[in-house]
Amino acid sequence: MSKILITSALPYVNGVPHLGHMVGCLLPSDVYARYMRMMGHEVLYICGTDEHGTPSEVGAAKEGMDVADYCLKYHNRHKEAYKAFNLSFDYFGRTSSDQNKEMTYHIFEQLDKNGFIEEHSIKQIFSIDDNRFLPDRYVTGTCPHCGYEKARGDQCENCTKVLEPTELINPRSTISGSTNLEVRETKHLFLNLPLLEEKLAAWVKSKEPFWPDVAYSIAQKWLKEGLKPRCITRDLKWGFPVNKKGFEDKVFYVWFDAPIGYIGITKQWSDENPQTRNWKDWWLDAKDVRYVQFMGKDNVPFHSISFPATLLGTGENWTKVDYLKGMSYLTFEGGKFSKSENRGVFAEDAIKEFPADYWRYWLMANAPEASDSSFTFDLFAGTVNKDLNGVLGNFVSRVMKMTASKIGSVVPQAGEWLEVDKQLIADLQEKVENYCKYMENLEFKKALAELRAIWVDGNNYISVTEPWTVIKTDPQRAAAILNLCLNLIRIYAVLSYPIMPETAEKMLAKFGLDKTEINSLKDFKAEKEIKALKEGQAFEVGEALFERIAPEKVEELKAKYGSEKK
Ligand code: B3M
Ligand code: ZN
Repeated sequence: MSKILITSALPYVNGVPHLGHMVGCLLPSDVYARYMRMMGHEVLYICGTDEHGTPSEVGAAKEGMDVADYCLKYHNRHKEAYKAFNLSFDYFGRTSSDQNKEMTYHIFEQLDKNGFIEEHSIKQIFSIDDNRFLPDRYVTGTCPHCGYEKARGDQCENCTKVLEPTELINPRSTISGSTNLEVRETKHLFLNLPLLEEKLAAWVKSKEPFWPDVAYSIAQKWLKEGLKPRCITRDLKWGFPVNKKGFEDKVFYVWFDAPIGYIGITKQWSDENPQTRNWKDWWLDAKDVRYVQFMGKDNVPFHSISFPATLLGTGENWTKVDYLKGMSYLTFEGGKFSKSENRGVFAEDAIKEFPADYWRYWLMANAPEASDSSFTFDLFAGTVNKDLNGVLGNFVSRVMKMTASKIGSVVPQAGEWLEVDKQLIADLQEKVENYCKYMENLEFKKALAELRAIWVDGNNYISVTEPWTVIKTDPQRAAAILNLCLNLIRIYAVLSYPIMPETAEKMLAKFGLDKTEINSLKDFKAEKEIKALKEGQAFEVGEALFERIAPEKVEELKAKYGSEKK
């Protein structure tokens, strides 16, 4: 058994999560956490809302709310949505917590003491009517390169050129539209990344054998280009006020305190029950902790460069990432998810349409791992109807109904294994080993393909062995076949648990069994597991596991969730 610390990138609190967010780090981390717990590891799975920064201020102003109240409101909405998706966080906290403030101050003081913090003056756009400095992307104007009229101050969406806000023609405030802007000089604090570069490069190099290629090469690219000092303060009101003389009217940059949030949130968790929990066991001078992070691919530089550099600069022994899983993107019916244009399925609505497991299965089976993947309602309905209803659901109901009607609602007697049975068991052993290997390696699409193949084997087995015919001439053999099939159902429940926890529990409940069965995946021996159900043990056919999605429903969903580009 080892200790595994798992974090999912902290979703921005403003706005509500959609399916892209769900599969971009939240769901894969949950599947992994559930699987690792099943394998007997001590898991700590941490997430929370990322609450600071301009978007929260702007969002609150739009709703006429105080920023703190606004953040709490949306924090709760995130929390509810994730609960409905059965994400099994050990703690879902907030980057605005007192605990995170304490951590951020401590880490900053260490960096300052060790000489990694420096002051620089920078020029920034000040909006007189908004009475605030505008972050680069809150300045809109005409692109000097391509003439696009809605270019953002950090980058032109049209020609993708990186911009300085001062380059824009006819600049205006994105917040109010005001053109009453001026350039003002302000003093800020920078993390001196060049000074940390050598240490950081050596640390990154030591990760080469362990990190996935994509993450490693992103980190190398940044190092090759040479690191620049990074501004860690902002002229905002919402955030942690900087704990340094002369900078008290500024706050820390959201990307400075957000990753520290993983630690701060762990402290929230441990403060809840200090007798039994200690955040330091996971983070500071912690022994035997394997730290696995999940995030969208665009977040990889922050997690492989700036956050580790921040921790290295403290001179203290913080736990740093051992493996990072950077996910690609999910598109929606060929375009982007957009709340303002009412396009895409948001987690809160998804759950009103179908049970969480339908979404969890589809999203993980189509996880954007090596490349982007695209969600369409046709694909979604196809998978639910074929894989879930047609393969798994059909097997379960067929086996149970047949046994109940031909023999009775109890697990019938097992028999001698024939060649076909031995083959089924050998295949099961091999495929379960593959499934586990893929889960360990965080190759989720492959793990799910293997899981599906295991279900398909069950269907093939029952078609080939034809217990409904055999029973007429050899009832004992028919009983033995159905005994094997019922045992398969129990095994399928165990294997499905990380992905579809509710369905798995429903399947187990049909035999009066509970969740503790899932521990049997560890050191899985097919020959033993296929005999796990007691002969004579009663079962209940109960209701079907899944429902087909009709074509009319698909059309209704397309219209409702804006599949047509408006
Ligand atoms: N909130 C960005 C994002 O959700 C950011 C992640 C923070 S992880 C410390 O894509
Ligand atoms: Zn442009």
